[in-house]
Amino acid sequence: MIIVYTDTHLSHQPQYEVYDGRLVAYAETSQRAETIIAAIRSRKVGAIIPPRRFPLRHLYAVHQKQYVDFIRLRSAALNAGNELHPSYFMSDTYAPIVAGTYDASRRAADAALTGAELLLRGTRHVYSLCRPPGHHAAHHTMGGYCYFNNAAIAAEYLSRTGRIAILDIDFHHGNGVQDAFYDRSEVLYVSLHADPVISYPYSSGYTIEQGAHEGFGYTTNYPLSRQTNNKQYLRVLSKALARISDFSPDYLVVCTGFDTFYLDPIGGFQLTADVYPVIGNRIASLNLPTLLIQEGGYNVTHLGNLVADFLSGFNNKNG
Ligand code: OKP
Ligand code: ZN
Repeated sequence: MIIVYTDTHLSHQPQYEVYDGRLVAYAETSQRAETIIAAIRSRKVGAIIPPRRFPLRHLYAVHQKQYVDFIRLRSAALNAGNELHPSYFMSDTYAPIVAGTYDASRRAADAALTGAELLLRGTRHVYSLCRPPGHHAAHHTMGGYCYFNNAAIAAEYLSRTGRIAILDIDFHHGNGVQDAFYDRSEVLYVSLHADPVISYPYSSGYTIEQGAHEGFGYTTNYPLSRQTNNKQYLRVLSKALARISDFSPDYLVVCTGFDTFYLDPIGGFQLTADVYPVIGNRIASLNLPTLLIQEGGYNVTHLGNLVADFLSGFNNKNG
């Protein structure tokens, strides 16, 4: 497995998110990525390489140009330590802009694209340690700590060469990824997430959302109770993997979130640490060229080990 990572994300340091009108500490911290890369290094999961730089047209294939420009110009106008909570291009109040937001988000998209390019050149497994995450970012809206939709940008790029399945195992529904491919039949989106009746993003992730027009049947949502335990989760994961296998994709992109862990401060099913290598192993058993894209996971005490466990389980697909 190849790991794609850059520390450019360190320049993206929001202090606050607005939660029901109040400023609360920002949960999507840079310590998240630092603890993950430290665990990957110490457990020798694979070689770590920096992302290559890709042209903006890959971002424009998923996002409105005016939206991309807005993030770039507003980031550039801010002084260090200042934080903008914009009134425009937002789906919620969880994605403020700071001076480093554009650079960090652009490099996160580059990390995803670098992973996609490696798959096209024959690498079987890549993990792109993207920060900020991406699966809530839509055509012209940021939200849920996301600015550019790393997974959608990579999937869009790969879809020029073949059929793509996207599996989203973050605790939250990936509304931005779903939207990007909702009316397309050659990109399948399958997501396991907390029931939106009780969890962010509330507005999407329902079973009834199955795609539109020629994309009907190519979006599958599995909303789950917060009480979901390891065994129940693995049972639903098998159904999701069967759907993907039926689709017979050329490439698999995984929105990899670890906020499903029972001690996660903002998410949390009843999943324990020992299930993550099993999840990795089961996904690897699809035997597809796979791009793993980092999304959420907010328990910084456990996050590094959860990711390293998952990637080790993935590497060890026959064991
Ligand atoms: C992003 B990802 C708690 C409310 C925060 C926003 C959740 C964004 C999740 N302060 N709600 O999918 O991990
Ligand atoms: Zn999440």
